[in-house]
Amino acid sequence: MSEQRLRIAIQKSGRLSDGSFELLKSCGLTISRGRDKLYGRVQEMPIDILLLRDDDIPAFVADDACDIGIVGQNVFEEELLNETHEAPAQEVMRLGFARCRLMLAAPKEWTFDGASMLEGKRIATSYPALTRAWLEREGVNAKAVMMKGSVEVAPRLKIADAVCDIVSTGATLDANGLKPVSTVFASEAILIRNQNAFSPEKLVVFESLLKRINGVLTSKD
Ligand code: PRT
Ligand code: ZN
Repeated sequence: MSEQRLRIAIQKSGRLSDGSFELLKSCGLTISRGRDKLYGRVQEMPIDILLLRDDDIPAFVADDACDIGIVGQNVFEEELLNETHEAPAQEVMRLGFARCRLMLAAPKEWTFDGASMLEGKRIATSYPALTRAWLEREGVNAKAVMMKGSVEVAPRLKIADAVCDIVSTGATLDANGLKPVSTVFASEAILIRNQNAFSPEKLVVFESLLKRINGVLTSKD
Protein backbone atom coordinates (compact mmCIF):
# COMPACT_ATOMS: atom_id res chain seq x y z
CA MET A 1 0.00 0.00 0.00
CA SER A 2 1.32 3.42 -0.88
CA GLU A 3 2.21 5.78 1.97
CA GLN A 4 0.45 8.56 0.12
CA ARG A 5 -2.94 6.88 0.11
CA LEU A 6 -5.35 7.38 3.01
CA ARG A 7 -5.93 4.02 4.73
CA ILE A 8 -9.40 3.38 6.12
CA ALA A 9 -10.36 0.38 8.29
CA ILE A 10 -13.88 -0.97 7.98
CA GLN A 11 -15.58 -4.13 9.24
CA LYS A 12 -15.14 -7.08 6.89
CA SER A 13 -18.53 -8.60 7.51
CA GLY A 14 -21.07 -7.89 10.20
CA ARG A 15 -23.54 -5.29 11.35
CA LEU A 16 -21.31 -2.35 10.41
CA SER A 17 -20.27 -3.55 6.96
CA ASP A 18 -23.30 -2.69 4.83
CA GLY A 19 -23.63 0.77 6.38
CA SER A 20 -19.92 1.47 5.94
CA PHE A 21 -19.87 0.40 2.27
CA GLU A 22 -23.12 2.29 1.60
CA LEU A 23 -21.71 5.46 3.13
CA LEU A 24 -18.60 5.31 0.94
CA LYS A 25 -20.77 4.58 -2.09
CA SER A 26 -22.99 7.57 -1.27
CA CYS A 27 -19.82 9.66 -1.18
CA GLY A 28 -19.41 8.77 -4.85
CA LEU A 29 -16.67 6.22 -4.25
CA THR A 30 -16.29 2.89 -6.06
CA ILE A 31 -14.40 0.16 -4.22
CA SER A 32 -12.59 -2.60 -6.00
CA ARG A 33 -11.84 -5.47 -3.64
CA GLY A 34 -8.62 -7.46 -3.80
CA ARG A 35 -8.65 -11.19 -4.40
CA ASP A 36 -7.91 -11.92 -0.71
CA LYS A 37 -10.94 -9.75 0.19
CA LEU A 38 -8.97 -8.15 3.04
CA TYR A 39 -8.06 -5.16 1.05
CA GLY A 40 -9.90 -2.76 -1.24
CA ARG A 41 -9.01 0.22 -3.33
CA VAL A 42 -11.09 3.30 -4.06
CA GLN A 43 -11.07 4.28 -7.72
CA GLU A 44 -11.93 7.98 -7.50
CA MET A 45 -9.59 9.03 -4.67
CA PRO A 46 -6.25 7.80 -3.26
CA ILE A 47 -7.86 5.70 -0.53
CA ASP A 48 -7.06 2.11 0.49
CA ILE A 49 -9.49 0.03 2.49
CA LEU A 50 -8.59 -2.62 5.04
CA LEU A 51 -11.32 -5.09 5.94
CA LEU A 52 -11.04 -6.18 9.57
CA ARG A 53 -12.94 -7.56 12.53
CA ASP A 54 -14.62 -4.63 14.25
CA ASP A 55 -12.76 -5.28 17.52
CA ASP A 56 -9.40 -4.74 15.79
CA ILE A 57 -10.32 -1.39 14.23
CA PRO A 58 -9.56 0.98 17.18
CA ALA A 59 -6.10 -0.58 17.69
CA PHE A 60 -5.26 -0.54 13.98
CA VAL A 61 -6.10 3.17 13.87
CA ALA A 62 -4.32 3.96 17.17
CA ASP A 63 -1.18 2.12 16.02
CA ASP A 64 -1.11 3.96 12.69
CA ALA A 65 -1.68 0.79 10.63
CA CYS A 66 -4.71 2.73 9.32
CA ASP A 67 -5.35 6.47 9.29
CA ILE A 68 -9.09 6.35 9.91
CA GLY A 69 -11.76 3.74 10.62
CA ILE A 70 -15.46 3.12 11.06
CA VAL A 71 -16.46 1.34 14.26
CA GLY A 72 -19.25 1.10 16.82
CA GLN A 73 -18.99 3.68 19.59
CA ASN A 74 -19.49 0.85 22.09
CA VAL A 75 -16.32 -0.96 20.94
CA PHE A 76 -14.38 2.32 20.73
CA GLU A 77 -15.36 3.55 24.23
CA GLU A 78 -14.70 0.13 25.81
CA GLU A 79 -11.19 0.21 24.34
CA LEU A 80 -10.66 3.81 25.56
CA LEU A 81 -11.70 2.90 29.10
CA ASN A 82 -9.28 -0.04 29.05
CA GLU A 83 -6.44 2.41 28.29
CA THR A 84 -4.62 -0.11 26.11
CA HIS A 85 -3.05 2.61 23.95
CA GLU A 86 -0.91 5.53 25.01
CA ALA A 87 -2.19 7.54 22.04
CA PRO A 88 -5.67 6.14 21.34
CA ALA A 89 -7.64 6.88 18.19
CA GLN A 90 -9.95 9.90 18.33
CA GLU A 91 -13.64 10.16 17.46
CA VAL A 92 -14.19 12.44 14.45
CA MET A 93 -17.95 12.20 13.94
CA ARG A 94 -21.07 10.13 14.41
CA LEU A 95 -22.31 8.41 11.28
CA GLY A 96 -25.94 7.72 12.15
CA PHE A 97 -26.14 3.99 11.39
CA ALA A 98 -25.78 0.72 13.38
CA ARG A 99 -27.64 2.38 16.24
CA CYS A 100 -28.01 0.16 19.30
CA ARG A 101 -27.89 0.34 23.07
CA LEU A 102 -25.78 -1.39 25.65
CA MET A 103 -28.42 -2.31 28.20
CA LEU A 104 -28.64 -3.83 31.61
CA ALA A 105 -31.10 -6.72 31.35
CA ALA A 106 -32.57 -8.83 34.11
CA PRO A 107 -34.71 -11.99 34.33
CA LYS A 108 -38.32 -11.16 33.44
CA GLU A 109 -39.53 -12.23 36.87
CA TRP A 110 -37.53 -9.50 38.61
CA THR A 111 -39.47 -6.43 39.66
CA PHE A 112 -36.74 -3.98 38.84
CA ASP A 113 -36.90 -0.88 41.01
CA GLY A 114 -33.51 0.67 40.43
CA ALA A 115 -29.82 -0.06 40.07
CA SER A 116 -29.46 -0.76 43.80
CA MET A 117 -31.14 -4.13 43.10
CA LEU A 118 -27.84 -5.16 41.52
CA GLU A 119 -25.85 -4.78 44.74
CA GLY A 120 -23.62 -7.85 45.20
CA LYS A 121 -24.83 -9.42 41.94
CA ARG A 122 -22.85 -10.84 39.00
CA ILE A 123 -23.39 -9.25 35.59
CA ALA A 124 -22.24 -11.04 32.41
CA THR A 125 -21.05 -8.72 29.62
CA SER A 126 -18.71 -8.33 26.65
CA TYR A 127 -18.24 -4.71 27.78
CA PRO A 128 -16.89 -4.92 31.37
CA ALA A 129 -15.29 -1.45 31.36
CA LEU A 130 -18.46 0.35 30.20
CA THR A 131 -20.50 -1.75 32.64
CA ARG A 132 -18.18 -0.98 35.58
CA ALA A 133 -18.22 2.74 34.74
CA TRP A 134 -22.03 2.68 34.82
CA LEU A 135 -22.13 0.70 38.10
CA GLU A 136 -19.77 3.24 39.62
CA ARG A 137 -21.95 6.15 38.45
CA GLU A 138 -24.96 4.43 39.99
CA GLY A 139 -23.02 3.78 43.21
CA VAL A 140 -23.61 0.03 43.02
CA ASN A 141 -21.15 -2.65 44.06
CA ALA A 142 -21.59 -5.51 41.58
CA LYS A 143 -19.24 -7.78 39.64
CA ALA A 144 -18.98 -7.46 35.84
CA VAL A 145 -18.01 -10.87 34.43
CA MET A 146 -16.47 -10.89 30.95
CA MET A 147 -18.13 -13.13 28.34
CA LYS A 148 -17.09 -12.88 24.68
CA GLY A 149 -20.32 -14.27 23.27
CA SER A 150 -23.75 -15.73 24.14
CA VAL A 151 -24.01 -13.31 27.04
CA GLU A 152 -27.79 -13.69 27.10
CA VAL A 153 -27.63 -17.33 28.24
CA ALA A 154 -25.57 -16.53 31.38
CA PRO A 155 -28.50 -16.13 33.83
CA ARG A 156 -30.08 -19.42 32.69
CA LEU A 157 -26.76 -21.19 33.18
CA LYS A 158 -26.44 -19.51 36.61
CA ILE A 159 -23.13 -17.95 35.53
CA ALA A 160 -24.55 -14.53 36.31
CA ASP A 161 -27.66 -12.90 37.79
CA ALA A 162 -28.11 -10.30 35.05
CA VAL A 163 -26.47 -9.24 31.77
CA CYS A 164 -25.27 -6.06 30.15
CA ASP A 165 -25.56 -6.58 26.40
CA ILE A 166 -26.12 -4.84 23.08
CA VAL A 167 -29.81 -4.51 22.27
CA SER A 168 -31.37 -3.57 18.97
CA THR A 169 -34.93 -4.94 18.73
CA GLY A 170 -34.88 -6.70 22.12
CA ALA A 171 -35.89 -10.04 20.54
CA THR A 172 -32.73 -11.84 21.74
CA LEU A 173 -33.29 -10.81 25.36
CA ASP A 174 -36.96 -11.77 25.15
CA ALA A 175 -36.16 -15.22 23.73
CA ASN A 176 -33.85 -15.79 26.69
CA GLY A 177 -36.28 -14.80 29.42
CA LEU A 178 -34.68 -11.40 29.98
CA LYS A 179 -35.96 -7.82 29.90
CA PRO A 180 -34.04 -4.59 29.39
CA VAL A 181 -34.11 -2.46 32.53
CA SER A 182 -31.63 0.36 31.99
CA THR A 183 -29.56 1.92 29.21
CA VAL A 184 -25.85 1.88 30.00
CA PHE A 185 -24.56 3.34 26.72
CA ALA A 186 -26.24 4.50 23.50
CA SER A 187 -24.18 3.72 20.42
CA GLU A 188 -23.93 4.22 16.69
CA ALA A 189 -21.22 3.89 14.06
CA ILE A 190 -18.51 6.56 14.31
CA LEU A 191 -15.56 7.69 12.25
CA ILE A 192 -12.27 7.57 14.15
CA ARG A 193 -8.80 8.82 13.25
CA ASN A 194 -5.19 8.42 14.26
CA GLN A 195 -3.95 11.15 16.63
CA ASN A 196 -0.92 12.15 14.57
CA ALA A 197 -1.07 14.91 11.99
CA PHE A 198 -1.59 13.56 8.47
CA SER A 199 0.89 14.31 5.70
CA PRO A 200 -0.23 17.21 3.47
CA GLU A 201 -1.24 14.73 0.71
CA LYS A 202 -3.31 12.63 3.10
CA LEU A 203 -4.84 15.69 4.74
CA VAL A 204 -6.27 16.83 1.41
CA VAL A 205 -7.87 13.42 0.86
CA PHE A 206 -9.13 13.21 4.45
CA GLU A 207 -10.74 16.65 4.31
CA SER A 208 -12.32 15.95 0.97
CA LEU A 209 -13.73 12.66 2.30
CA LEU A 210 -15.09 14.40 5.42
CA LYS A 211 -16.77 16.99 3.25
CA ARG A 212 -18.44 14.27 1.19
CA ILE A 213 -19.54 12.37 4.34
CA ASN A 214 -20.97 15.57 5.84
CA GLY A 215 -22.82 16.18 2.58
CA VAL A 216 -24.32 12.68 2.67
CA LEU A 217 -25.33 12.96 6.34
CA THR A 218 -26.96 16.38 6.01
CA SER A 219 -28.89 15.31 2.92
CA LYS A 220 -30.38 12.49 5.07
CA ASP A 221 -31.53 14.85 7.89
O1 PRT B 1 -16.89 -10.50 13.29
P1 PRT B 1 -16.73 -9.20 13.97
O2 PRT B 1 -15.93 -9.26 15.25
O3 PRT B 1 -16.25 -8.12 13.02
O4 PRT B 1 -18.23 -8.73 14.35
P2 PRT B 1 -19.06 -8.91 15.72
O5 PRT B 1 -19.86 -10.15 15.60
O6 PRT B 1 -18.20 -8.70 16.91
O7 PRT B 1 -19.98 -7.61 15.67
P3 PRT B 1 -21.38 -7.36 14.93
O8 PRT B 1 -21.19 -7.35 13.46
O9 PRT B 1 -22.44 -8.25 15.50
O10 PRT B 1 -21.68 -5.89 15.47
C1 PRT B 1 -20.87 -4.81 15.12
C2 PRT B 1 -21.40 -3.55 15.79
O11 PRT B 1 -22.74 -3.31 15.34
C3 PRT B 1 -21.53 -3.60 17.30
O12 PRT B 1 -20.32 -3.35 17.99
C4 PRT B 1 -22.56 -2.50 17.56
O13 PRT B 1 -21.93 -1.24 17.54
C5 PRT B 1 -23.46 -2.58 16.32
N1 PRT B 1 -24.77 -3.25 16.54
C6 PRT B 1 -25.97 -2.76 16.15
C7 PRT B 1 -25.00 -4.45 17.12
C8 PRT B 1 -26.38 -4.67 17.09
N2 PRT B 1 -26.96 -3.60 16.47
C9 PRT B 1 -26.91 -5.90 17.64
N3 PRT B 1 -28.11 -6.10 17.63
N4 PRT B 1 -24.15 -5.35 17.67
C10 PRT B 1 -24.64 -6.50 18.15
N5 PRT B 1 -25.97 -6.81 18.17
C11 PRT B 1 -26.32 -8.17 18.73
C12 PRT B 1 -26.34 -8.23 20.25
O14 PRT B 1 -25.06 -8.53 20.76
C13 PRT B 1 -27.32 -9.36 20.55
O15 PRT B 1 -26.70 -10.62 20.45
O16 PRT B 1 -27.59 -8.58 18.32
C14 PRT B 1 -28.27 -9.23 19.40
C15 PRT B 1 -29.42 -8.40 19.87
O17 PRT B 1 -30.22 -8.00 18.81
P4 PRT B 1 -31.78 -7.82 19.03
O18 PRT B 1 -32.28 -7.19 17.77
O19 PRT B 1 -32.35 -9.20 19.26
O20 PRT B 1 -31.98 -6.93 20.23
ZN1 ZN C 1 -16.33 -8.21 16.92
